[in-house]
Amino acid sequence: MITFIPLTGFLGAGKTTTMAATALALQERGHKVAVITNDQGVDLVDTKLLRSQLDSVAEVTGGCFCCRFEDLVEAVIALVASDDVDTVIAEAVGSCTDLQATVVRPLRRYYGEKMVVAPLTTVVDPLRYRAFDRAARRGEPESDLSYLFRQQLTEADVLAVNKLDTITSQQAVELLDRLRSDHPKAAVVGYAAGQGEGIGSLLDVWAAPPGNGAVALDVDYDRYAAAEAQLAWMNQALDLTAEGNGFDATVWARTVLQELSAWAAARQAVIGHAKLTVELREGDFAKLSLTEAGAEPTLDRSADATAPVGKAVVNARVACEPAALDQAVTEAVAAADRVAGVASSATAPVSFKPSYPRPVHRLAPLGA
Ligand SMILES: Nc1nc2c(ncn2[C@@H]2O[C@H](COP(=O)(O)OP(=O)(O)OP(=O)(O)O)[C@@H](O)[C@H]2O)c(=O)[nH]1
Ligand SMILES: [Mg+2]
Repeated sequence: MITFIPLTGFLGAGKTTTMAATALALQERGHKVAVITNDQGVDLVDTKLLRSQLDSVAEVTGGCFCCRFEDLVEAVIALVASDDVDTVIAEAVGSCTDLQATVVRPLRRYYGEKMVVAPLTTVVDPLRYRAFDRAARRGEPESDLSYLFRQQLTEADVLAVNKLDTITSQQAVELLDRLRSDHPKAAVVGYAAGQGEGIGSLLDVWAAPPGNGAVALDVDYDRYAAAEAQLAWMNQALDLTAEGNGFDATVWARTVLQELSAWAAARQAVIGHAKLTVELREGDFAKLSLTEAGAEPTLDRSADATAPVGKAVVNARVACEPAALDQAVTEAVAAADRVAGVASSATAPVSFKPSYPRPVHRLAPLGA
């Protein structure tokens, strides 16, 4: 019997960081753990990052777990067969919801003899919560993205409030209390995956008896689709060549994200998550992220040295038209090339909008 731990939560909330931190903690407790990433496209920054930290990493690409349910099951079966794992943690696409009906309940119903499905865990970024909450308190009509965010909270068995280091302890207490009162059926835990703090509390709620998937979410698929359709989605690979002897991967990457941050701030476009890796040689890569327009990018991993050539992967999810994102990334890359002394070449512009979600299964709670 394996344990399957489903993670969801808005773009950039810290699902991948949570997967890595909890997988390592579970391994220390003697488990054999694999992780699965998921995306609408291919060329995934998350997969690259996780492969540098963990042995067993698989991905489901080209659509979310609910629309690629059989691919998810195949990935789990393959990991168990090849790596003999007892625990699989899987991160859904950050713009996905209705996972109780489309992933958790189908896994329990059709594969319940092979796996225990842990409580559905929604990872929450306090600053993103505050941004959506502020708009609601101002009495603004709820945006489709805010609706999607609210569905992700509502369907959670566990609300995993990450990045507690980004708010004061008083704010943390207030946020956790509010979530407990708004979502009385969910277990609410706070932690900071990036700092490795409070991970034990998450492992404890996962070890508790699983929920019964009883949260019956009445998702308006047209609104859910409209929220996803607000996002331009880009995964792009680039070849980088230094104009001199070598270039600094971090300087190049930081400039790309700084330019995107300023561009999004100027047009008030919501950044879900823009992230990139620049690999200089096997295993030596920088990784940076941006989850808020106007903010400074965060350096999650730096490359060891400069190099004459490198390969970059850019993943950006921004609320704008695909053509606008293509142009913004092209201009950001051109600026980074100038600053870092690089000549870059990329495949043709690639942004798209996620298509209408059409889950393979959609099961009501037992007894509903
Ligand atoms: N300050 C702080 N940053 C964190 C923490 N956890 C994650 N982050 C950062 O938040 C950013 C996004 O984290 P990810 O783990 O990639 O988020 P995600 O939910 O997997 O993002 P998507 O897969 O794109 O939806 C990265 O820069 C992380 O380093 C934390 O506990 N504290
Ligand atoms: Mg991720």
